[in-house]
Amino acid sequence: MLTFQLLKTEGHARRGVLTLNHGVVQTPIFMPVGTYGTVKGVMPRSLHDMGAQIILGNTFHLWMRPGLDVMRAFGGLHGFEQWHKPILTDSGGFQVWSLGAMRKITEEGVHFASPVNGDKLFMSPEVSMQIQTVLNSDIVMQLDECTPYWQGDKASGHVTTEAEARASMALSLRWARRSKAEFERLGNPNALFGIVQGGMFEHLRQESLEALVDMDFPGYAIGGVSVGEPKEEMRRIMAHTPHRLPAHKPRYLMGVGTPEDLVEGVACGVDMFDCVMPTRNARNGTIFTRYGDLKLRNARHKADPQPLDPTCTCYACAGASGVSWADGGRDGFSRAYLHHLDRCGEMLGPMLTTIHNLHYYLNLMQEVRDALDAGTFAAFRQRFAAERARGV
Ligand code: PRF
Ligand code: ZN
Repeated sequence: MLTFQLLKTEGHARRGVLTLNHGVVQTPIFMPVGTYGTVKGVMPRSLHDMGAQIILGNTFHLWMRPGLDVMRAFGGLHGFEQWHKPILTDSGGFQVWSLGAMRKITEEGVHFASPVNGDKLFMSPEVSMQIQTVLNSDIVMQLDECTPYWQGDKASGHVTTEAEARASMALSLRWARRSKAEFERLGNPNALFGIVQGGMFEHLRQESLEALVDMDFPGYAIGGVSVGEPKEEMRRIMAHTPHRLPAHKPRYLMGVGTPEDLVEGVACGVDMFDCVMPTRNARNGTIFTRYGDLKLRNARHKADPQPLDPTCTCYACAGASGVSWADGGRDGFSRAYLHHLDRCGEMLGPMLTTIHNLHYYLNLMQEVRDALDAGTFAAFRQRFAAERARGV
């Protein structure tokens, strides 16, 4: 089950409400990534407190560990990980693709060796749908082949050609049809999204989206961006594809991106985003703030009493009071303390920085929704870019 209600538009940007089996999602939205059934280092209660509405899980990883028997015994992923709001699962296409030399892609599906114990495994559109049905995720993704920007690696110097991108896109379309047939055969009560591919070729993107629209999915994703291409190429595809998808259905840009990419994505007509960037960068000491990115490992933070972002109301910056430094609050954690935790390898360090970075992304999308509600998104977009460019 899925319904999508469009509340307001400004240019290509949209404000909407997505209703799924486990709850309601206000769009545009950022979805924190919880690959192994956990958003690394964050308790579900904290996710809830920071306003997370929907999180990701991963078909491939959960299939490897703990496996389907355990997932089935818990009635799916929600009860297992104790997150009772909506979940979207990626199909495994991208993750299997990331195995590189360890896999072989055929018409039938992907043959690969388990990275956990070396067992020979096979992932097909049917297998992906069977696993995602057991997981009972609210949004299920078709199995696709994510067309890379570089064939082999960057060192090969071989940028994917039109013919290679066309063959890959066509395979993803055949897998889309098989995914849909199996999803329906299984009687899965959730919603299946198709994924537009086509590499960096606008005419292939157009062919892909038209064929997927004919198949009539309840929502559409844009895959195959942020796969090693230069930023201008990514922005060109972002400007091309989203607004050409059906207006009354949700649009999801997979694996993107920086705060700037999210705001530009909304301007291009995207409703949903996911990315490991806020969580992964938090663990590496890269902090997102209103005035740009902060490198916590820099020695200049050794004795700095300020919070990560003086305007932020997250638990790391504003403590339990939730009152930001800028508004007179004084019970958050200092940059000096977080710098110290990082240097000592203390667990609390990445826990707090992850809370902050996720709060930053979720709050950014709240500000985007507020601006769309008020009809002031164009002004917001300009102010956001200027503030971020100012520097911490
Ligand atoms: N396909 C799938 N998952 C993805 C991608 C894709 O193309 C991307 C590309 N940025 C991220 N995650 N199935
Ligand atoms: Zn914060």
